Amino acid sequence: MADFSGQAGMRGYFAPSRFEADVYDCETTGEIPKDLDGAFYRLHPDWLYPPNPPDDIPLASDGYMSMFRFRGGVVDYKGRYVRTERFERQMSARRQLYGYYRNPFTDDPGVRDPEHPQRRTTANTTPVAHAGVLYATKEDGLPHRIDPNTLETIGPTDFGGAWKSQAFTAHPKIDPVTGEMAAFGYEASGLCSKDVFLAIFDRTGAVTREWRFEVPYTSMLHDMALTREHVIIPGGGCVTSLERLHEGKTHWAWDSSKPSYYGVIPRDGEAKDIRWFLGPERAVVHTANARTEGSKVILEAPAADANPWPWFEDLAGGQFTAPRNTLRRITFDLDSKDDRCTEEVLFEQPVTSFTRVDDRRLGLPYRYIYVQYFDLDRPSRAGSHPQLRYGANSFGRFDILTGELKSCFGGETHMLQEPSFVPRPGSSEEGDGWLIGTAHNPAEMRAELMIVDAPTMQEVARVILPFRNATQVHGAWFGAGELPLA
Ligand code: V55
Ligand code: FE
Repeated sequence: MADFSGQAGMRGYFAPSRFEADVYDCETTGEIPKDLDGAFYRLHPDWLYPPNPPDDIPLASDGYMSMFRFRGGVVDYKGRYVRTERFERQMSARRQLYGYYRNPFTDDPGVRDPEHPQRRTTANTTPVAHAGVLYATKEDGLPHRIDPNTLETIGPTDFGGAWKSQAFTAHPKIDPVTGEMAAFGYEASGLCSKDVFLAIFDRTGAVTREWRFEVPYTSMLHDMALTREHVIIPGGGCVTSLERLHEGKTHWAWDSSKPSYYGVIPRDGEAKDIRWFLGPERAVVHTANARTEGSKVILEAPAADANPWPWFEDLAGGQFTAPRNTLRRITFDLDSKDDRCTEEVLFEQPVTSFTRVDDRRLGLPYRYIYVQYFDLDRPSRAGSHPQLRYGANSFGRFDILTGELKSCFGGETHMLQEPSFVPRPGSSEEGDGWLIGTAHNPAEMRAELMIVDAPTMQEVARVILPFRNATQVHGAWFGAGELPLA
């Protein structure tokens, strides 16, 4: 039985969807570009059963994949839950069986298995495609293979035994020059362990290099960055311990006394060649892009000055307030003797932690960073909605060469989600293509998908769903050449 009446936050637009859907030939406005041939996949958390304990956090909820399939100027929609082991077991039991976020000790005795925390993943974070295979990922478990046409869950994979970690990041990176994929898993050998497993897959999906190493202290390692010569893994701020989990708490707390850290790993080196650079209290949850220039490794990323997680208790106490979060350039000098990195604020405009680039420039010199942010000069009724206050009303394109911000406003009652960059077929110039991203419209109780011409940042079309849709974590566009699309 599903009883959500105790969940004050899950009302109206934010009630879980709990249905699967197909919409043939979606309603659209404007002109859907005819040469768009591919699919925009999204992963969103959507509780099948209410959380238990009731204050468990949204990051823990069931994964749901949706897809907007574009071809010839029309769009079809499909949405399906990811059939994880956890999802199937709850469905059979008709109730919530799993406890706090990443704390298996709080699970129902019938499913409790702290030695194999990957069995409780919800695969709710990022759609990933490599070597023609689509995955639903989450950093606490193995990737789940998904049929790119039916969204049927095929199941978790350890890549035929080649993946030597319990978990796999939700943010692997693909080298646009070689087609290789770099990915890591942390807490790789068990709950709270300091072990990280890092591997590079060739363009066919075979593991060609692997590393095993320890982080300075166990922390959330959410994203990574890739240059032609280095892998960068940022971490820090979040802390955990087996004692904490035995006490029945959620996985992370925030410790403002801890330094941020960044592992810089030479792609052609060994684990002993890793350099750990330290910085002040920071949260670098996502990265924008990075490059290696001689003896300098340069990372551009949104960075928060303090705890960005409203759900994770601050060990220093006090009420949560959203910290400043801006785009920064963080530089690692490989010639330096000390292990400090330097940081410069690139743009003062506060942004959300979601940034994207034209992935054809990943790891290379580049110019544009795409963001979602709240433009305070635009009329916005969404901002006064308590659950939309930290949302965004605009997509933006920062030009890191000129400092210019070009923006596209999503509407007075809309809350925008992470934009993805879609290259124009046949083009190679950076930024030639579209931005595509969802806009939630609580005023009409429906989700909309915006398609924006990236060079001009002018909206060209919208896809309108006849229902609301959960707040996504990440979205990704894969062209018809990247996945076997029907
Ligand atoms: C993030 C999201 C997660 C998670 C850890 O956006 C970090 C960051 C949706 O799940 O488990
Ligand atoms: Fe993420």
